[in-house]
Amino acid sequence: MTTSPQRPTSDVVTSRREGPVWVVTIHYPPVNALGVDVRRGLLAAIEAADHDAGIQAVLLLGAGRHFIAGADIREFGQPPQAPLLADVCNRIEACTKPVVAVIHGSALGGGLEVALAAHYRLALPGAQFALPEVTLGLLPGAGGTQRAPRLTGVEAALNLMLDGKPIGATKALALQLADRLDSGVDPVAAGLAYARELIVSRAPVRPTRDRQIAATDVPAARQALDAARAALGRQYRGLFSPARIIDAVQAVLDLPFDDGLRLERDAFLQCLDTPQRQALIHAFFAEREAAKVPEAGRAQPRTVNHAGIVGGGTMGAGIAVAMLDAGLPVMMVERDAPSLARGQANVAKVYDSQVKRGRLDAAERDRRLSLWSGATDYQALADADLVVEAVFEDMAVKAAVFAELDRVCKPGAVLASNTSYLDIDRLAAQVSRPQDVIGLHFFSPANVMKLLEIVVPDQVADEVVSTGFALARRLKKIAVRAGVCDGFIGNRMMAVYRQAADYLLADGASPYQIDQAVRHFGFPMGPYQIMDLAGGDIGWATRKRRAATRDPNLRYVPIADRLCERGWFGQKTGRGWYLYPDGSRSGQEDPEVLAIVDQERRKLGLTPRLFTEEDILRRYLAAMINEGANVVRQGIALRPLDVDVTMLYGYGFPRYRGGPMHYADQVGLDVILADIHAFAAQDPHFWQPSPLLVEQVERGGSFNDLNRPGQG
Ligand code: T1G
Ligand code: NAD
Repeated sequence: MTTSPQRPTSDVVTSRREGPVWVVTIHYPPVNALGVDVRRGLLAAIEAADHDAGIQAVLLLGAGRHFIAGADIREFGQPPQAPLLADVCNRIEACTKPVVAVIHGSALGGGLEVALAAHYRLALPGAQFALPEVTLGLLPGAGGTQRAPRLTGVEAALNLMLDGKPIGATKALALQLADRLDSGVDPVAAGLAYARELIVSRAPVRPTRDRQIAATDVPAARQALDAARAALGRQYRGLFSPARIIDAVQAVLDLPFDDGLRLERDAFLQCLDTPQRQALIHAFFAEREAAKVPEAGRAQPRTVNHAGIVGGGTMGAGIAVAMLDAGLPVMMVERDAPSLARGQANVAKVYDSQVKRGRLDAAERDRRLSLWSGATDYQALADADLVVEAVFEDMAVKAAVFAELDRVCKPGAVLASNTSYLDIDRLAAQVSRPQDVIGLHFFSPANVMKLLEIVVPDQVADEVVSTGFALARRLKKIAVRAGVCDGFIGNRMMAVYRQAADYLLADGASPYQIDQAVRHFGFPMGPYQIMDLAGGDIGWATRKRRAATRDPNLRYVPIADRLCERGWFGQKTGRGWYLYPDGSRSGQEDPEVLAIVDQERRKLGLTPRLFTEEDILRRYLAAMINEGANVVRQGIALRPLDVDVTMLYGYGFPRYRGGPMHYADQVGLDVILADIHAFAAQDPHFWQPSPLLVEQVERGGSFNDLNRPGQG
């Protein structure tokens, strides 16, 4: 058997002979993305195989954890460099020797398209298959829209492309995306065994392009296309690429393969040229950059094998579930036995409903619940590596809890607070080990919401911050570093754009009009719907707490107070800004609320004026963006991208707009600043342009300039 040394066909793709098999491996860490050098290397490798008579089969492999995670996303928006990936795929498909793609780890987007262009696909345990381009505002642009349906059928291919979610090896086999599952862990060995089998059996090349959708399957395929089109407005509201995906897949039924490829290419270029693609790619990289914080670069995280939670209410229970889901044992401490029982029930309730909805099997529920334990004695937290306090939002109550934690917790334990607004520096000052105190601000429901604000007080140790980020990764949360101020990044900004909404309300817009405008922009809910969901009493308590220190120059709109004084706290009381008859979750407009609004306007001597949807959005977003700039300017957020990630993952900002700071760059900072100046003519106290915004406009810069490393 002849084994020749590896011959680099580029410095990121190597090829070597194993007897009659040409082993082609991509070495382009971290995820073997199909950058231009990889594309050139693959092309050269296939050419070499076709020109070597001794080669009877070709293996395609990825070194490291992944097969290929797709096109190199960083290249999008840059001038295209030859060869295009579609051409590389066509060349692989045209190879005269059987080409086998050996899939371990991820085969995503262009990576799966390379595999689809191969003649055979071997999957190893843990292999993940996906066409996630829609999550980047794109569609599969290297033949995926034409080849995938030819293997899986139209409906399955549509689902893969429209939801973009990965499927495992077993499902891939069932869908004929894979031809063979191998239980081994060594892709090379598994690949060689399969290739040799193909050679011995004289297996032919099998260009996917030659496969047709069976005539008997066409009616169902057309139905699936129609159903997907009908769902566009509902499921993919605001998105550009889903409709293009459907058009491209339809071509499989109506056009010859190469015409279908051309249609796909045109559609891909249209998607590439949309602000959505920029925004979604910004979001992709922003959430990864947000985890790159100075402290994590300077210190390793502490080990966390046992966690503690103080308080088993809404947040304590949700945080417990997030930890149990990640396999982290939890000791919950409550103030008394009935409260502890309530805490335990809150946790069990989440799992019971998941089992009921078939999202979890009973055995797994029981396994997770077995990691939960509870006590009313703080001594039970003596062995905890990290404790999260989630008791009432009251400084005195929290300070007492931290004093207890300081007394019982072992040296080196991380002491965290889930407070929404309170001063973590003051809490840290209450204990003998302020370097171990940090804010871990989860969002409700804590087992669902992905955002985790990691609030960094003055005296905290780097390794404690690093521990917070490591915990976030373990809980599959998106973490953002925030400085200490009233409301940190998210709640602080929310208070300001809510204020802008209240001014619109006082000046003439209805709460329903405002909510609709915000929904049309892409948020799942408007501010008044959110107040009803969270409970008006929480905001009321905050307003009362702030009353003594409120800036007398700022307008105050007491309409929300009028509703709270009536006990109209929202969904939990059956009415708030909306009516929720019979416990329904979708609110109905309430004429009594409009009457109260009118009454308060009259008391304030205000004559209502008309606001268009655009008027409403310009004020709402300008307030959000301006406060975002203040948060960056004051170092509460490291970079504008941290503001974007916070708003995307915690406050429903539409992902296809990239976040408020990215959106501001797209609209133009000068436009936002001009709006603020215009609004300041009526209310100079509220509308004070952020110095950061003014500076960036003066220097002709963007917020994105400040996202670059070393700028934050
Ligand atoms: N291009 C460039 N960089 C990428 C990348 C990609 N495709 N995927 C990941 N990275 C970087 C990422 O920014 C990070 O960098 C590092 O790799 C590790 O990633 C023509 C149009 C593969 C499941 O959408 O889903 O193909 O922060 O932190 O949690 O039809 O990355 O270290 O500097 O996420 O282990 C389609 C995107 C492209 C897959 C690994 N592909 N990637 O997750 O690590 S469009 C995707 C992922 C396309 C064709 C089309 C995940 C992952 P840094 P990570 P991870
Ligand atoms: P909650 O009222 O639902 O639960 C608080 C729990 O703390 C109660 O079960 C109570 O028995 C317990 N508790 C009170 N004092 C205690 C003590 N000394 N020792 C042990 N347990 C004690 O409140 P919540 O909504 O879960 O909020 C908890 C914290 O999380 C607050 O700081 C809040 O601001 C913050 N937060 C809330 C939300 C939200 O949407 N609810 C979101 C993020 C953060």
